[in-house]
Parts: sequence; C-alpha cells; structure tokens
Amino acid sequence: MFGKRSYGVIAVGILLVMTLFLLLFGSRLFTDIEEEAHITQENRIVVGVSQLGSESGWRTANTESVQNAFTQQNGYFLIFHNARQKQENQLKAIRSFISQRVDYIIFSPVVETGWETVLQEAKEAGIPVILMDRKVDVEDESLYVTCVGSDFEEEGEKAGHWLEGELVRQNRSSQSVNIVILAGTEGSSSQIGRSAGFATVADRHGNWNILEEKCAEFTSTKGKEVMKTFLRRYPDIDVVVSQNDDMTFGAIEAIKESGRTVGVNGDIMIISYDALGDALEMVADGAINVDIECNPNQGEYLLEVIDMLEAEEPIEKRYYVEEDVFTIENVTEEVLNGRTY
Ligand code: GYE
Repeated sequence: MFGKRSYGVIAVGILLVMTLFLLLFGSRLFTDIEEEAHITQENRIVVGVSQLGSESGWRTANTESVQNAFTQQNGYFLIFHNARQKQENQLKAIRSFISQRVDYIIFSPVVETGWETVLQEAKEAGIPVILMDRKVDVEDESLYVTCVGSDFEEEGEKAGHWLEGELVRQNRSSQSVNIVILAGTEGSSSQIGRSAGFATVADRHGNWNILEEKCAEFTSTKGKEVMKTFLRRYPDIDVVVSQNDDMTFGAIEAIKESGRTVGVNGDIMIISYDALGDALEMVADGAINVDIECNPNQGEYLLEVIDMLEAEEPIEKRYYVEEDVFTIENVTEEVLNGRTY
C-alpha cells in the first residue's frame, strides 16, 4: 500500500516524536528510576554473598537456598558472587562488598586459612561478617560475628560409627578391613572435619587399614579419576569413604567399570556424605550403604541470624543445621519425595 518513500517519512516521523518525548520527559524519567533504586536500596538490607563455587549438587542447593532467602519480598537486596573455587576471587568479592558498603557480608570460605587481612578490613569498615557452611581458621574470633553450617567432625564420626556397627552385624569386626578415602577440597572445613572425625573412630580399631586418602576436589570427574588409581593400586578394597555424593557417583562408575560391585550386596561398601536426592535413590537401591546427610538449606538460618542482629539480640558464635544418617532402612518414599535437591 505504501511506497518505500512513505516508509522513510513514517520512520523519520516516529524518530522525531521519540526525540521530542525524551527531551521533554527523559530527564524526569531517569531521575525517577535513580530515585527509586536509591529508595529501594535504602529500605532494604544489603547483603553481599561470596559463594565459593558450583562444584557439587550440594553447592547448587546451598546457592538456591541463599537466593530464595534474601529476596526483595523478604526486604533484602542481594549481591551474589560465585568465586569458582578460587580464594583470590573470594578476597576480591569481599573487598568489593566492603567498598560498596553493604550491610552484611556472608561467605563460604573455600579453605580455612588466609582470611585475617580481609576480615580485618571488613571489621574496620564496621561490616559484620557471617560465615556460611565452612569455617575460617583465625586467632581473633571477633573477625566474624557467627557461623551457620554443619558439624563436619561429627559427620565424620557418624560415618565411623556406622562402619563399626556394620562390621559387627556382618561378623567381621575382628577381620582386617581395607579402606580408601576420597577427600574433598584440601584445607576446606568439610574435608578437615570429616577426615578428623572418621580418623578418631578408625584409630580405635587396629584392624581398619586406611590404605590411602586422596583429594578428589568434591567433583564427580575427579572422584572417578582418583577411584581408578585406587583400584589399580589396591586389589582388596573393602570400603570406600567418599566425602561427598558427587565424588561417590564418579567412584561407583569406576568400580563398576573395573568389574566389581558396590553396596549392600556388593564387593565394596560405600560410605557417602551429603544425601542428595539422586544419592538417596542409590541408598534405597542398595548401591550406597550409608549417606551422612549434610544440610545445604542454610538460607532460613541466615535470615534468622540477621533478624537477631538487626534486633540487637545476643547471638551464638556457631549455629549447626539439623542432619540425619540414611541407610536402606530409613530412606522411605516420604524421604525421597520430600527431597528438593
Ligand atoms: O559436602 C560438598 C561441597 O562444604 C558441606 O562442599 C560443603 C561440601 C559438601 O562441595 O558437596
């Protein structure tokens, strides 16, 4: 209907009208947006979260829990940063939170050491720091206000106690038992605590031979790789202790590929940590003997802690999340259906 020229005229017309509109109302519009952003932030509690990475199913669930807690509806403005397993990235993120003058800093330290300086900087800026999931190893405990996470040493002991009971049940408590350990990120609280807790129980049993403990970084790929070397090196492994489910998934693949079987009726007993939904299915199927739960739903706990701090109520130095131990006996349909991660 219209010729090419008419299109040109219409386009120029539209452009002119838009320019006029922007000239008349543009500055008002942008000031409004700026003001709104300002007001939005002013009424909200600004929280900077430095997550250590996204190495595992547990971590994904933990991140989701934090993001679901610190929402606008709950009165928060969340600045979230993923450090991809690098401490230097976490240091940078924390320093940027300090320069943005956030109200609270929450972070999950990838390893325990090396935080004094940055925590001192946060303290001098008057910004309270809350530790999530893992701990820091610092002399001056006033460098953080509190921690929300798991008792990793207790988790390690739970694994040891389960093995004690199982060996008695199988009438093997006086026979020698060969154990290998797939460890998580070296120097992380979860690795340190789980290794130490399990060792406390193992030390009481002269017949438990820990053949080797090797780092597999909490990932499935590494778990498989390290398990392969274990299988090559040690022909008689009775028990694998794998410090998280992702490494367990990889390790079970490696064991099956080597022609051996796992779990309740298998050649090699599997002890795992985290209790992700997929792992609990494997507990129910008898492929994993026991899974020591580690609860990633820490967002709600963090909200409560901040509520208390806002109300200037006294708070504890440490809050532990609730955790269970799962075997084929107690992984019910209800438990499986209730798992959201
Ligand atoms: O068990 C593992 C994750 O620190 C509890 O880190 C956390 C551990 C968790 O990568 O899956």
